[in-house]
Amino acid sequence: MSPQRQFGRACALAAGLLLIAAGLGGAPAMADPAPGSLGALAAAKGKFFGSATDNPELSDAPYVQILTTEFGQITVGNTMKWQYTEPARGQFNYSQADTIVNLAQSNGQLVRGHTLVWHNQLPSWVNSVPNNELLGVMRNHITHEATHFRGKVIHWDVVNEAFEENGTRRQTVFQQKIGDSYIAEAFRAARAADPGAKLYYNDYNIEGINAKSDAVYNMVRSFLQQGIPIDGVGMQAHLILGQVPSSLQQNIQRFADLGLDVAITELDIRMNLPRDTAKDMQQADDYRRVVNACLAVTRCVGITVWDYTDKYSWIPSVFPGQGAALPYDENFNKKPAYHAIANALGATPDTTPPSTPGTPSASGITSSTASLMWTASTDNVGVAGYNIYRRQGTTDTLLTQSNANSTTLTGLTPNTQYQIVVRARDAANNLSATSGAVTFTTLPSAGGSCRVAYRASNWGGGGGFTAEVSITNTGPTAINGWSLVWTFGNGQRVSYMWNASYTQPAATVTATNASYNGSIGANGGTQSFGFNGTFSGGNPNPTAFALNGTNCTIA
Ligand code: 9MR
Repeated sequence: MSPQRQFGRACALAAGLLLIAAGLGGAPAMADPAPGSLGALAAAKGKFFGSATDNPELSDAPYVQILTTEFGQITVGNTMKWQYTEPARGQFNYSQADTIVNLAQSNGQLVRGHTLVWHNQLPSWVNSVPNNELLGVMRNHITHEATHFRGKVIHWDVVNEAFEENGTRRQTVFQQKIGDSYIAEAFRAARAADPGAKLYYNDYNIEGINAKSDAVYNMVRSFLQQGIPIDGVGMQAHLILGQVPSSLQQNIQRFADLGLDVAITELDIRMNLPRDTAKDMQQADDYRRVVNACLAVTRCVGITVWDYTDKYSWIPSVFPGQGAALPYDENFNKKPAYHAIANALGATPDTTPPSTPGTPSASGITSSTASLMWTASTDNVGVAGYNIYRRQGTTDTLLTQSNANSTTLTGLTPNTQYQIVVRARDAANNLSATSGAVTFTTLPSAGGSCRVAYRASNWGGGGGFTAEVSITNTGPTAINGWSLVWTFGNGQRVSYMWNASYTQPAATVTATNASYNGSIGANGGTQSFGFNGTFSGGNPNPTAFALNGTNCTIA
């Protein structure tokens, strides 16, 4: 064994002893994440903050850099599961899981073992084991795997997801062939193989008080009464935006009051895509609630996110149209959720705004577009982007946002004077002071080879509307592929569009043809599309439309 591995082993053992002494079952005694990281902040509160990971991701160097410095704990996301560790009866393989465990140990990170007995990711041979042999097969699997990782994992999710939503037992092969007792037998086998690991029952939708968490509660209480070895309950916490259960803290507390530890084991908070600022803020608040609930209960020993970046989240493949569930985006930028977690864990909030951006310069002015550039801002943490506003009198209206210190404005009205100012923002949403203003005037309309008819009707209840838009090509040349740009004057938002796709970063909307209606014949050809939108107050029609950068007349 290399000195490095010996050291890691000694750390894990020492951690185990300290944990037993402290009765916390998961405090990161030897974990050494970077100062100020989520792992370090949590450790200062006597908890761990960790991430799941998976083998394919380990070839992504920027990913590994954050994984190994930001988190005090790692969960092996897949490769400790039965499918990987005993793919054929009696043939064991830990090579992939070992890779992750070694990485964690060499970075001083704790490891949660996940999972010994689960109906999913179970190799098919297990289903055909004769009834009277399955208990032996299950015990053998647990014994072999828990022995292999003895001293290297702080926790085992011994049994995963054994209950239905209504609190009845899930009819897995183990339940059907062994009966109710299989869970207790699994815990006994795990304790015998690794007496130092804390043994957890792990499940989803048991974060709040409900029929399923009641069933788990009754089971673990009876285990304690009967002396069946169990140390903790893992609440997976695959949550939905805005739906953190209000009883979360109370529920954690009731398990703690039984004398059990609780871990939040697979936290993510998914939203309907695309992300926007309001959803990000809600998500930050949701993450804050989860962290605060765990902090409020001494026996809540730590929190693990189910991977840390949207790049590697399981959500979009299982819930189409949903995602953005994790504290880092797919480019490893920290999202508001990250800062909410850090602040809840006691980080000093960033209240320093970026420096004031330079006055923009305008170039490439047409009848409907203009390119802007300005000197970049600096920030103590990092500039997250810029807000670009139109100034009219004393009012600055947000036109668009840009990640870089330049942007191209589209959908401008011909022959119109614009005053533009810029503010920088950081990830904590601190806004800089406002830059100086640039003033320019768009060119007169090219004369127009298009005509737009825009018909909006508001719904009875108010707040929502449907719009039908038709574009006529009044010029002598057929159009192949089009984008129509307009700017809403009163904060209206498109919520759903048909016969075109759209982007709407701020007030300006760009609608682009669908695959089947990109051609508009010369001399009067027409295409149309429609959308539903929302408004508050009034719903004035846009006053200008630009087709492929050229202003149209309005019918
Ligand atoms: O993240 C895991 C994903 O890569 C697998 O395809 C999936 C297979 O079921 O399992 C995912 O992890 C699950 C975890 O093991 C148990 N709780 C639910 C997790 C998300 O499905």
